[in-house]
Amino acid sequence: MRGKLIVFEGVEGSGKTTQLQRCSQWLEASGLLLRLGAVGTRRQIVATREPGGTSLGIGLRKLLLEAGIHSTPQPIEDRAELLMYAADRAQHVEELLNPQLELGAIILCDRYTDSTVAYQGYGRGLDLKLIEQLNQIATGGLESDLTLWLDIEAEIGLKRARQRGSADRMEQADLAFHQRVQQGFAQLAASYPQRIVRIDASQSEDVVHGAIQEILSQRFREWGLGNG
Ligand code: T5A
Repeated sequence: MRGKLIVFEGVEGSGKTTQLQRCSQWLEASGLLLRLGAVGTRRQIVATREPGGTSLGIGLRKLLLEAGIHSTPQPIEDRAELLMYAADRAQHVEELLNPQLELGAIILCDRYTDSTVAYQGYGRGLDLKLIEQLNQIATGGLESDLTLWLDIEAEIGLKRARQRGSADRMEQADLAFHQRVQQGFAQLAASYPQRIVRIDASQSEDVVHGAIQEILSQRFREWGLGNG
């Protein structure tokens, strides 16, 4: 059976990376997916992210997140930024996501198409229809099977992210930008209730992890995967 693409989304500092890692460890250890794949084997858990899930993507990520912080004087124009995220995604889908899904993997992906709608659409104000078309081109139509939206106020998320040290190029944008991004995620969740599940990310790491375990166990049962 083809694999599943599970995406973690949310504003900066919402806890995606933390929860994705915990989720990966839990799935590896839990035995939930033991009955998957060929007899006697288990499905591969693949953790990846956008931007930066491929070699090309690592280069694009560096340009996108570091530009302007250190020595690069030239700002990245909004449409150029949009196309760089799309290029990262097109490479990611072709090189990693589709081949791994063909092999039956469970992919945990830190950000995907909804980030482009939220950041470049709602945040930067670029045309939503254009972004939808571009997402379609970049993905060849590959949608997530489930998107976990870690919902937290932009201000709290930014505070968490900035406590770690220097802010990257996107984190340096003003609060109003990040609040528009947050509204974008809320709008997407309202538009796609089947695909996007909201999780209250203002709670402790353990509580958020427990909520994710519950949602995934139920989805795996619905998909006929695992014995959880
Ligand atoms: N982008 C991306 C676009 O603009 N368009 C696109 O199409 C795509 C794909 C990616 C940037 O690119 C933008 C969005 C981003 O700006 P990134 O480094 O991947 O850059 O940025 P983020 O995904 O935002 O990564 P962050 O690390 O900032 O946020 P996370 O992953 O949500 O948060 P995490 O887990 O690293 O946690 C942040 C801090 O909070 C603590 C953690 O310990 C950590 O210190 N924390 C908690 N504290 C209290 N309670 C909890 N429940 C906590 N959970 C985590």
